[in-house]
Amino acid sequence: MSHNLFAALRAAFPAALDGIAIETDSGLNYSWADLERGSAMMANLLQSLGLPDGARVAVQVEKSVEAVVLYLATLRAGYVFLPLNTAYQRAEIEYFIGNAEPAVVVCSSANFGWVSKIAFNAGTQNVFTLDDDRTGSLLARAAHCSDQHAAAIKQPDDLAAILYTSGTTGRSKGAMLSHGNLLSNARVLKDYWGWRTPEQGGDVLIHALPIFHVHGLFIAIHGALINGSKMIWLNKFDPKRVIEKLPEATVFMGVPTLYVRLLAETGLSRDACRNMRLFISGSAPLLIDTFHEWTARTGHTILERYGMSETAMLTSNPYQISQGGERRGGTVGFALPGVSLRVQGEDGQSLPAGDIGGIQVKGPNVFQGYWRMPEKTAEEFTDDGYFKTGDVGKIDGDGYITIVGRSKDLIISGGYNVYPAEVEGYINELPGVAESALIGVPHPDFGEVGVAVVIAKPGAVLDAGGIIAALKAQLANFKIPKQCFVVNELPRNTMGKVQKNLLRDEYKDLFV
Ligand code: MLC
Ligand code: AMP
Repeated sequence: MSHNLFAALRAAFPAALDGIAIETDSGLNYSWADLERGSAMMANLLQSLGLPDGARVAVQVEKSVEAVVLYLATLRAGYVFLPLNTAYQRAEIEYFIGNAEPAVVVCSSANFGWVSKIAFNAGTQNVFTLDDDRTGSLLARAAHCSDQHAAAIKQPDDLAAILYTSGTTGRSKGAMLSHGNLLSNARVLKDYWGWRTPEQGGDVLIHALPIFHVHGLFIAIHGALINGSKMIWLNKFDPKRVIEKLPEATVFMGVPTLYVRLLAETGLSRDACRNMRLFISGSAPLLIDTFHEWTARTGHTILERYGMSETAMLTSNPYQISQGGERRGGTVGFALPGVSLRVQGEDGQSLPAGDIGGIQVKGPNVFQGYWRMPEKTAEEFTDDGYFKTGDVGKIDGDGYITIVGRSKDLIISGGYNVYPAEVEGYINELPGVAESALIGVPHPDFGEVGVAVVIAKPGAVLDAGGIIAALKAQLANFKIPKQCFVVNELPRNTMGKVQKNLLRDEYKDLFV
């Protein structure tokens, strides 16, 4: 029996394949048949390249339906999808391609010059282009391929995707997710969030998130496809457009910044949300004020859930009271069915209700390890097979889980992860810099943003603006500190370690 994720999604397509599967903002409609045929053609193209088993297909392209079709085709043909944020710059892409050694790289035609050079240097033989206006060599080549394709036979542990997630020290790690990991999560969420099949009246999802991370790529797309639901597709999040489309939709998923920006629009009202069934938030903490304001303005209670690249979704607030209670703001709800979650103290003992400790998880959704990093993988699992999330939290007497912080030094800005160690590494390389610390401070729009505190080498004169400009040339835009301060010294403890908590306290009011 095959466990191919594509095959499972395909099996849930409505019987009438000529119905609309994806409606784009530019007025183009894609039918279920388009997804079926398009993914077959691209899968045949990939297969015609004679790729080895487990070959990686690395993709850095703007959001488009064709990019989704490429994702589906990669699953269908049995290869491993590796999505890359379009904000990543040359050095970042060089690392990912060098580390993952993809057999195929797909990039935008504007970036073909430098991306193909990196790819060919890393031994990749096939570089295609794909643009968000339905052009590029990938589509031109696929147009010659058959639109019939039998999905590759896959076992639950066979890899479906690799998602790079930055390391607390050093470089990014590729989280290896299997067909079984992703399919089990999609099935659990279909039930838990009460998705309605077309026979039950159907759901319509507004898809406004980027498609190179767990939230937009897996949770949103799998959710719609495994339920045969239509998606209203926005290539970029635009709060006004979302509000215009709300009356045609029933489900919306966003990171907290999206909710903050929607609340800033006067058009957000109960009437606009009259047909909505569910608003879901995740990827970063949703402020309790946002949670309450949303209910007051729309009459809907946001359902907050928690997950990560290594595990897809782990916990969720209940969709219905019968699942254990109401949706509680400030909490991430309960462990999902099949996920076992515990909170452990420093001594490795499980903690009683209300005590704060490290969150550890086990379940069919938990990844297969970090790509080519067996030691790092072993470090992140306990002896009894639980994955250490690096998040710190507690479980209250009613079973609701609250995340109170992170043991990993991580900033989550607008739903994107920024690892201070990585940014500090780049700052420390700049001429005249002796040392730096990147801290996260509260921000009204992005929730949290990075601020750099830098010390100059003796005799050197540093310019904060120059540091930011230099970083912009090297790093993805969301990793750029929103402000930089040049100071004489950094606060340290008796061990000489920089006390970031003191810096966070000093700069906490910068933006609020
Ligand atoms: C853009 N900028 C950001 C930023 N996004 N800075 C910090 N954090 C971010 N997230 C920069 C821009 O480069 C620009 O800099 C300035 O901030 C203002 O940009 P903007 O025009 O306001 O940004 P915009 O393009 O509108 O993007 C904002 C956003 C986007 C919120 C729509 O960041 C976004 O789509 N976030 C969602 C991320 C996501 O999907 N995460 C899921 C991860 S999965 P300058 O200098 O150029 O002016 C995961 C697991 C799970 O975490 O549980 O789901
Ligand atoms: P990523 O590595 O991009 O997958 O990010 C995963 C991290 O996002 C988790 O380890 C959490 O720290 C954080 N996260 C995801 N959802 C939530 C949430 N609802 N509340 C707080 N943090 C969250």
